[in-house]
Order: sequence, then C-alpha cells, then structure tokens
Amino acid sequence: MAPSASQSTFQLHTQTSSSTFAADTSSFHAHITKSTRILALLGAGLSASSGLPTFRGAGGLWREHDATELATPEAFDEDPGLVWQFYNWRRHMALKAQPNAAHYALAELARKMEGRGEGEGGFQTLSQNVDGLSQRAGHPRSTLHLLHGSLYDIKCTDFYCKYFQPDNFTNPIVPALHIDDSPSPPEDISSAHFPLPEVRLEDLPRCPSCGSGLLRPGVVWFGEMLPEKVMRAVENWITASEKIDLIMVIGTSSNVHPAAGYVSVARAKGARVAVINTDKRHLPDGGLREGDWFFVGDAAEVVPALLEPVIGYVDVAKMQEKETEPVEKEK
Ligand code: BJW
Ligand code: ZN
Repeated sequence: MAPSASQSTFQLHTQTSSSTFAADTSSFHAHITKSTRILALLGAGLSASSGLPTFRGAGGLWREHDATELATPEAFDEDPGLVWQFYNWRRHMALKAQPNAAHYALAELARKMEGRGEGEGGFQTLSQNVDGLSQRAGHPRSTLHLLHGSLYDIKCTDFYCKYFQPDNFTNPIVPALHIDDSPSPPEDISSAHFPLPEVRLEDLPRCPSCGSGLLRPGVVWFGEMLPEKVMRAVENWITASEKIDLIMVIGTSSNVHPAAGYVSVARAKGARVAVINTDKRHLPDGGLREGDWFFVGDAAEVVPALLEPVIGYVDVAKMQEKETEPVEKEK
C-alpha cells in the first residue's frame, strides 16, 4: 500500500536560535492546497539520495580539492585537465544516477499547476543543480530554470566565439577522460587514493566552430554571471503578479548568491517559506519567520509527502520505468 504523509518518518519539529517553528505537515498541506503561485529553490541536497555528492560538508572534497574551488574560471585557466577530470567524473556519475522521488514529485507538481494562477504557470522551479535529474524526471522545461547551467551544455572558452552545444551526453567527453567502471570496485577517481593519470592539453575537447578554443562545461562558476535568458524568465514570472504564496527551499545551504536571494524576493511578495533540509542549521536568506516551516529530513522522503495532497502518491518504480534516458555515446 502507498505510504501517506502521516506515516512518514521525517522530523516535524525544529528549533532555531530565536524561537521554535512547528513544522507541522497539516498546516503546510492546508497552505499548499490553496496556493496558486509557488516557487521552489533547489540545491544539491535534492540529489543526495540519488548518490550525488553535495558541495559543502561531507562529500564536498574531490580528491584533495574543495569542490567549490574547482568551480572557478581561475581553476580552469590554471589546470584545465584537472577541472575537466572533475566535470567528466560528475557527468559520468550523474548519468549513472537515477532521479529520486523528490525529482518526480516536483515534476508532477509542475504539471498539475500548469496554467494555475496569474502569469505564466503557477509553479516555477529555480534549480542550482546541473545534474540533469529534474529533466530526466520529466519536469516541464518551461517551468524549470537552470540558474547554474548544466553539466551537459558545452561551450567555447574563446571570448569571441559563441559556440554552445546543449545536451551533449557523450561519456567520456574525450577518450583521454575514460572512467573504467568494469573493475570491482569500480575506478573511483574522486578518491585521492586512486592514481589519476595526467591529461595532456592536446587531449582535451576543442571547439569545432573556431577550431582553436578549448571547450568547457556550460555551468556557472564563481564570479560569472548567471544566464541572462534564465534570469529574465524568472524575473518576468516574479513580476507578473503582486503575490507569491510559497517558496520551498530544498536541499540547499543557501550560501550562494544570487540564487539564495530569491527567498527574500518571494517573501517580499508575501510568500511563506518551507525549508526541507537534513541540517537544521542551514537557514534560508533572512532566516525563518512565524508561519514558516523547517522540515528536517531527506528531501527524497519529505518532498513527496509534503506535495501529496496536490499530486497524490509518487510511485518511483513506475516513474523510473518511464524515464527517458539521455542518449549516452561511448567515445
Ligand atoms: C540535504 C540532503 C538530503 C544534504 N535532503 N537536504 C552576495 C554576497 C556575497 C557573495 C556574493 C553575493 N552575490 C554574489 C556573490 C559571489 C558569489 C557567491 O555567492 N559567493 C558566496 C559563496 C560567498 N556568487 C557568484 O559568483 C555568482 N555569480 C554572480 O554573482 O555574478 C554576478 C557578479 C559577478 C562578478 C562580480 C560581481 C557580480 C555565481 C555563483 C555560481 C555558483 N556555482 C556553483 C558551481 C556550479 C557548477 C558545478 O556544479 O560545478 O554552483 S558553486 C556550487 O554552490 C554550485 C551549487 O549550485 C551552489 C549551491 O550549493 P548548494 O546546492 O546549496 O549545495 P551545498 O553543498 O552548499 O548544500 C547542500 C545542502 O543540502 C546542505 O544544506 C545539506 O544540509 C543539504 N542536504 N543531503 C535534503 N538528502
Ligand atoms: Zn570556439
């Protein structure tokens, strides 16, 4: 039998330094069922139970490197081979991973809410994730805004060259970056114990358009602007109405701007804030206020339970059967 929200095991109460916020599911359910304009801000914690590491805290180290230190233009300039090894590994891991119940639940909410409320659709998702799992869960693309790009977009580093290739699922991106999964246990190049062969500059991917520029992943690194088209679409939806009913802040440490700032933007339009996170210290921008919720637990468990009155029960096994696999090419 399908489990229901009342049977789920996530912790319903949490405490902040200033006051207690009773994170009761029933008041959240009452609010979401009457909400017409909803936002979700997604972070790496959403994909944690799909087996993908987060950036900060445990799992935030790739070999001896802090993952956030590899996500910079400076790191790429200094050692493009190392940064490509990191991103090729992330592409490889994400292709092997499966969307979890939270990805499917959010995709279903987006479908259910299409056309509800003012402006373009009643539920918009602002994702900081680059792993492609929301897309693979069938999240309607017009309501999914990829703030930090995608691991599967490839672009040229030459300032004057505008080469951009979306949906490149080639794994490995070039033969020199091949990761062998056949040994048991498989190659784990994320561990510093595993010898990492050096990759020569001439073996890295080059731009087919200008012929000389090095290609790079189409993700947003620190110090880079977020994609203008994405920011404009989000802005258009936000300004289409005076109100936003709810923002769900799911699996993010809320450290990175401008993404984290959308919580304050939504709040200024009346939104109540619901945080879903395994770590109750990870408060959203502006903290928590009376009427907000903090659900402590795994997003893959909490999110489907919270959305259940609107979307019904999420049968992950059935959803996974329907998943459209990205076309992976072996080089
Ligand atoms: C679970 C769970 C489970 C675990 N269930 N939960 C204002 C103030 C200060 C600084 C700035 C500012 N405005 C801009 C800046 C600078 C900078 C910034 O924000 N710096 C701060 C870190 C200090 N921002 C930028 O540079 C941005 N660009 C910009 O502002 O351009 C304008 C500009 C440019 C130049 C000059 C001036 C202005 C760009 C930011 C790009 C971020 N890029 C990355 C890498 C993307 C590519 C890649 O994936 O490699 O994006 S960094 C990394 O952090 C990645 C993530 O999307 C992002 C957010 O991380 P996230 O998702 O929150 O992950 P974690 O690991 O931090 O948290 C995981 C959470 O999940 C935790 O809370 C866990 O507890 C929880 N969790 N398991 C539920 N099962
Ligand atoms: Zn080029």
